[in-house]
Amino acid sequence: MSKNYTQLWENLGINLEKHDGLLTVLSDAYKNIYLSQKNRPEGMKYFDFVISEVHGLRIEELYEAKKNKRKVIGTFCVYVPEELIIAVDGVFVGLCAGAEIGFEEAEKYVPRNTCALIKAFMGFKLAGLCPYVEMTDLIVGETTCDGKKKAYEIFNDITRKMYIMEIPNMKNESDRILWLNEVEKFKTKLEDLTGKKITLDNLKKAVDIVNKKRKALQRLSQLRAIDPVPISGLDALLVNQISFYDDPIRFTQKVNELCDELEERVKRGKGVFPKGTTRILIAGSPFAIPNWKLHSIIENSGAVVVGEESCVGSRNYRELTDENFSTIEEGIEKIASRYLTIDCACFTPNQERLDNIVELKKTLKADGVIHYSLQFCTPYLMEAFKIEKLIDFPYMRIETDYSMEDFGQIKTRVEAFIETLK
Ligand code: BJ8
Repeated sequence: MSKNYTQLWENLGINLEKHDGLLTVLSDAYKNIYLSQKNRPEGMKYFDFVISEVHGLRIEELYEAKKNKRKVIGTFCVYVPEELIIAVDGVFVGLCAGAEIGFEEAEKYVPRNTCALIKAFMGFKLAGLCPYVEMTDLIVGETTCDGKKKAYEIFNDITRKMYIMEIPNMKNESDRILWLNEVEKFKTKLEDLTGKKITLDNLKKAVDIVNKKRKALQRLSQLRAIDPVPISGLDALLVNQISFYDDPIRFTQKVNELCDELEERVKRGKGVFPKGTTRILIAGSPFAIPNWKLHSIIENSGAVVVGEESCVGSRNYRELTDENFSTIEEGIEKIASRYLTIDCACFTPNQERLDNIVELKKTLKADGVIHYSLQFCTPYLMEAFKIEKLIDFPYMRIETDYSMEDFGQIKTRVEAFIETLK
C-alpha cells in the first residue's frame, strides 16, 4: 500500500488486527498466483496497483466522494442497473467476496450448507473486514436464488441498509412488466436517496459510460480468441473482477490501453503461452476477488483460460444498452430490457444460456468447457447436468468452494481433462 490507512479503517470500525492478517494473506496469494506469471503485459501494472490498494486508495476515494455528497451503492448482482446509479452521481461497488473469511460468524446466521459467496459477504461484514460495506449508503439485493433472498433478510437485520429488487424467474410478457416496474421503482429510490433527479441528459451520459466500459471488456474478450493468446486467463479474470470496484471512466481507459498493448503483441505474434496451448472456456458461477483457484489450477496444468461464461465475465458485458432513446421513460425501458437478456441460471427455462455457451466456445476457439459451480449453488449445479446432456464437445463439471482442501483433487481432474484435449 502506498500509505498508512489505519486511521481510515479505524473510523470505519474495521477489526484492525484481523484486517492486517487478511491483507498479509492476500498479498502473499497475489505474489504467488499473479506476480509469478511470465510474459505479463505492462498494462497489468495498473490492475496490480488497484489490487494492492483495494482496501486503501479506493476506500479513500469513496470517502472523498461521500464528503462531496455522493452516495455509495453496494450490489451483489449484475442485474442491478449500474446506469441508474451513475445517473444520480452515485458510486457503484460490488460487494461479493471470494475468500473463506468470517465463515464461523456467518454460520451463526445462515446454515453451513449455504454457498461460499453468501457466507463470504456475510462473513466479511460480521468479522469487521469489509470497508466497502461500511462505506455504503444503500445495499441493493435481488430475488435471484433462494440463498441470496433469505440471506438479504438477515443482512438487513445486521446492516439496516438493504433495498431489494424483485427479479422475475421467467421472461414472459408479465415478467417484463414486473421487471420494468422494478427498474422504475429503483430509479425513484435512488432519486430519494440522493436528492438528485434522473434527467434525459444524465441518463444518456450514464448509459454511455457503462456501454463504453462493456465495450472495453468485449474488446479484451475478443483478443483472447487469438492464438497465441496475448493475455493469461488469470489476468483477464482480474480485470473483470476489478470492473466492479474501480471508477468506471478510469477503468475503461486502462482496459483500452491494455487492449492497445495486446493488439501490438498480436501483431508481433507474441503470446503469454505458446501457440497451440490447450484452450479452456469456464462456464458457471461468479468469481469474486480473491477467488483465483480454478484459473490458477488450469493455467498451471498446461492450458490457458480463454473466457468466462460468468457474471464476472461475459454475462456482465455481452449486451450493451440501446442508446437510441429520446425520453427518460424510453431510456428506462431500454435499460430494463438490456438487463433482462442476462441468462442467470435462476431463470427458467434458460435455453439462451446453453446457446451462449456454445457460441462463446466457438468464438473463443476453446477446446473444452469446464463448468464451475459453487457448492450448494442449486441453479448452476442443476444446469451443469442439463448442459452436459445437450452438448457435443469436451466438457467437465467441477463443484467446489473457496477452501483449498480440494485443490489437489481438482488439479488431478483438470490435468486429466486437459490431457484428453491434446
Ligand atoms: S445474475 S449468477 S450475480 S444471481 S453462487 S449466491 S446463484 S447459490 S451469484 Fe449471481 Fe446475479 Fe445470477 Fe449473476 Fe446463489 Fe449460486 Fe450462491 Fe450465486
